[in-house]
Amino acid sequence: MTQATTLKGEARATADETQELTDGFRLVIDALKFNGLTTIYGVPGIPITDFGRMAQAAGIRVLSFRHEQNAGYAAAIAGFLTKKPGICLTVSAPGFLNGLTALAHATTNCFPMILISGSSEREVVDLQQGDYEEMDQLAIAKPLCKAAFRVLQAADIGIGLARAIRAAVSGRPGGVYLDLPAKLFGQVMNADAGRKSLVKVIDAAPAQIPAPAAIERALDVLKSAKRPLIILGKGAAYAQADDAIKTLVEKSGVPFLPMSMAKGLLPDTHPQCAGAARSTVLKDSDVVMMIGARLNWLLSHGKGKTWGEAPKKFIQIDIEPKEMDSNVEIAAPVVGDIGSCVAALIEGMGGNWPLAPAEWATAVKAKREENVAKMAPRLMNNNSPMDYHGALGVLRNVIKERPDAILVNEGANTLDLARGVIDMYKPRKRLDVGTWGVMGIGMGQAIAAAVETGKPVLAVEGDSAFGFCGMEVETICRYNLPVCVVVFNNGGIYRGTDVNSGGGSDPATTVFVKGARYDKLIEAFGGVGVQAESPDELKRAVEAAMDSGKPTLINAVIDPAAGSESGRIGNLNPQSVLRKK
Ligand SMILES: Cc1ncc(C[n+]2csc(CCOP(=O)(O)OP(=O)(O)O)c2C)c(N)n1
Ligand SMILES: [Mg+2]
Repeated sequence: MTQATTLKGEARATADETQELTDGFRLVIDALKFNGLTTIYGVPGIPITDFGRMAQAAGIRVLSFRHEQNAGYAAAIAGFLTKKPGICLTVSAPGFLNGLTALAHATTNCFPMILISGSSEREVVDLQQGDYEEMDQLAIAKPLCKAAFRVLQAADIGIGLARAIRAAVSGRPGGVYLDLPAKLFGQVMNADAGRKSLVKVIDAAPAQIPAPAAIERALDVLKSAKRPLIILGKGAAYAQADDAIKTLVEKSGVPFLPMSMAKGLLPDTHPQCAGAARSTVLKDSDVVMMIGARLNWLLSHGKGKTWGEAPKKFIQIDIEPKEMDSNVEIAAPVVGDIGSCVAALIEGMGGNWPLAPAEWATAVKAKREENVAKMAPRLMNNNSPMDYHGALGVLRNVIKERPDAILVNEGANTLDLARGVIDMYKPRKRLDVGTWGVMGIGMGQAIAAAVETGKPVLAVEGDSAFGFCGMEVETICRYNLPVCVVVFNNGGIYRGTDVNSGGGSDPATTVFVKGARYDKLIEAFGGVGVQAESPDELKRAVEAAMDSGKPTLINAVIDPAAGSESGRIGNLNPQSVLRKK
């Protein structure tokens, strides 16, 4: 036996050994794919750069953003649209922190999302020895999400991801944090043992069947109503129980009020839709059935002036028992998943359920028609510069003609007025600021909506709102996504007319550069930029964009004096009694 032969033998043994090994990088990728999670939204850097490359090579779609917050909002809304956790991937400390707002937003809005973040070395971080991007990320994430996990050993990657997935989607969905220290990625283990360590999450969001007594109680309360109302929340949209919800609404004959992201669950043009008679139905109803909607600030906590004088009984359908009695007494709590609860209600109604009293249904319809007729002429004006109604009248028709398109919407006036004006026709087609009214969700949502659904996206953005996420137009161009962004440019936050009452040369706190050309921004990246000064120009530009699918940004010039402070929620501003007017 010569020395050379021995060496060759050794080399072969090493190669065999390598083939039998796997590592943290591969195990995370394998675990994601094993559970059908094939899209990642993130920003690369130490320690996850190679992970992103390898994930892409392994067939996962990895979308790189310009800022983690936008990647996080994309992941959050991907969760809402798909009922699978959206994955956001960030680097340690600063990248992680940039992703946290979106994680908290996902939790607040009940969107399933997993923020996977690389982190620095435990041994150094825990002794506070000044590691590269040192931060105790797990501790910081905990209060902002449903669950937070850290994986220290490659053999635990499978179970770690399984726990994260189940926590994100089961029960009331929400954000989950998964901490992966840098060292984990390089850890090696036997490939076969690695394969066996993967866990497929079976029945990740098990049905939660409501108690028969709860269903009976709810139907008794509903039957007793003279002026019933159904409120559909975004939980109802998330549930994807669209047919059952339609059946319940139509079989009961009860007017329904969709919350913002539940618009389109049934078309806004449905004869029972009370969207345009909101204040009337909230005031005058006597029994209110909430389906996946919460009695938070958006519904004035279920009490006070908005809800009128007459006593009210609430029926609430929610998967989270703690939601019941959050603000007022719930006469008939129905706890379970929305699909199961609505199906049980329909079954309990039997074959000859009486329709809601005709007098009430007719009164609601009349009020709604009156309000729609009042608004109609305002939507047809061709003023230049545009006011909100003239511009929104155009966009309303764009969506009417393209009901499959997804509408993303943020801003103050731009949000509140668009919500009222633009009718939706299909479920989960309207995405917006959600429970917090957070600015900056627009581009992340637009990107995820295009990626997850393949449908064209129309993003209607206040100029301030757009500023929080505008750099992602490069991302939209880079991935050539069918997104048309319309910036409602009124030169400021709420309005562009404020003056600095101190008299100095600084502009007022709510105004931006006059005559800004947001359309130029997208041209820098090869997209289509258009300046639109009248509803006619806006119509032509939006239609061209929606039909071509080319990344487009339209600078819609809005009268700086057209808006009102904080849109529809100006009443929430605290007032100073001392402030000079
Ligand atoms: C993250 C975040 N920061 C700040 C705010 C406060 N805020 C509410 S609406 C708004 C911008 C409204 O202006 P714009 O988007 O231009 O809409 P407009 O009313 O002018 O149409 C701001 C900054 C917020 N909601 N979220
Ligand atoms: Mg503005």
